[in-house]
Amino acid sequence: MTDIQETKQVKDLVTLGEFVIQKQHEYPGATGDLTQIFGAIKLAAKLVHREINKAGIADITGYAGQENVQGEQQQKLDVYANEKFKAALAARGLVCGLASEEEESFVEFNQPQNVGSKYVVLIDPVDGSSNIDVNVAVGTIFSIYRRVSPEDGPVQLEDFLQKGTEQVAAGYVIFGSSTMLVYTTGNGVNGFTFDPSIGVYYLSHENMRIPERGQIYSVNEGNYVHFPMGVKQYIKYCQERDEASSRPYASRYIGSLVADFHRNLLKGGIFFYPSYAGHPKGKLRLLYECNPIAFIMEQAGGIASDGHRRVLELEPTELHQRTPLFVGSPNMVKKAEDFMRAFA
Ligand code: AHM
Ligand code: MG
Repeated sequence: MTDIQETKQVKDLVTLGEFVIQKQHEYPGATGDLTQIFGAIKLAAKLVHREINKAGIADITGYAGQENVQGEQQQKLDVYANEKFKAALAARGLVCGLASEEEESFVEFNQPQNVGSKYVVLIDPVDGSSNIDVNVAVGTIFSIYRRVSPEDGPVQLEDFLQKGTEQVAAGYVIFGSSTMLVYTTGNGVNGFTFDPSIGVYYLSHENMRIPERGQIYSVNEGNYVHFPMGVKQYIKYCQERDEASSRPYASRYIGSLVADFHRNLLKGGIFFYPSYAGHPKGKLRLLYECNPIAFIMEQAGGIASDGHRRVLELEPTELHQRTPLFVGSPNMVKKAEDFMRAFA
């Protein structure tokens, strides 16, 4: 390839930073705040990328020896990622507090630069972290809200317990065969692939749309016996033969929400983590897993439901609240809801 050809290609590339600034101009009254918050997320994600890619050669895998608030073993990378995202966001001075899967209560940022800040961030720093030791993709999920308490006072629980419809932005980073950052500010979904050799995210997936009709279903079928009847019947429906609807569908389950979600977003499909015996709210957390995922999915033309209601309209009552989740292509989620209704 000649130098001239290379120059042209580089010229045509759009970086995440450039893209966020370009889009900022589309909003009247935009202040550039989100650009800075994304700057923090981008930076922390690069550090996590570096650590994940060292897993196995550095002493970063394995348990950190503590339990998180859900009583699960925290892994070293969970702890590392939580600290990096917290530090990067606190340093920017636009965020007044953070809630994380790894923190029992929300964390107030009260350094001088954070006083009067308008935003709160909710985050799952490393989702699916038990997959790291076996070289399977994991992800970071984040959600940004404008605070509702007075800006001159301390951040409050109510700032974090907002409905998903109030999200200003949401996104995820997938640490897979390549690292990608996918986000929405309520104006479509765009994806950026990280080039680790120069530390830059390039726009690679513009205006992502999920196929209207999917043919992949993703669920932990090992829990089948514990599922409610509507879920069991829907799984049977997915497995039935029917040429008109291209059934049976393919079953794909990685066990890493971001990875399962990302695949279905690109190819079409449904991911569901329903309630199961003894767990009426399922496993996944509303505020920092399901709401951001739901916002992205709706912005990509899909549906996110708890089986009966729109996830984004669920009323949050506690930070670590769980909810069943059915998310994906419209035809598939609607059909799953039909079964949930029929066997309620
Ligand atoms: P985590 O937040 O403790 O990592 O758990 C969430 C993960 C999701 O990524 C994934 O969809 C789910 O747990 C898998 O759970 P299971 O192993 O029960 O199928
Ligand atoms: Mg998680």
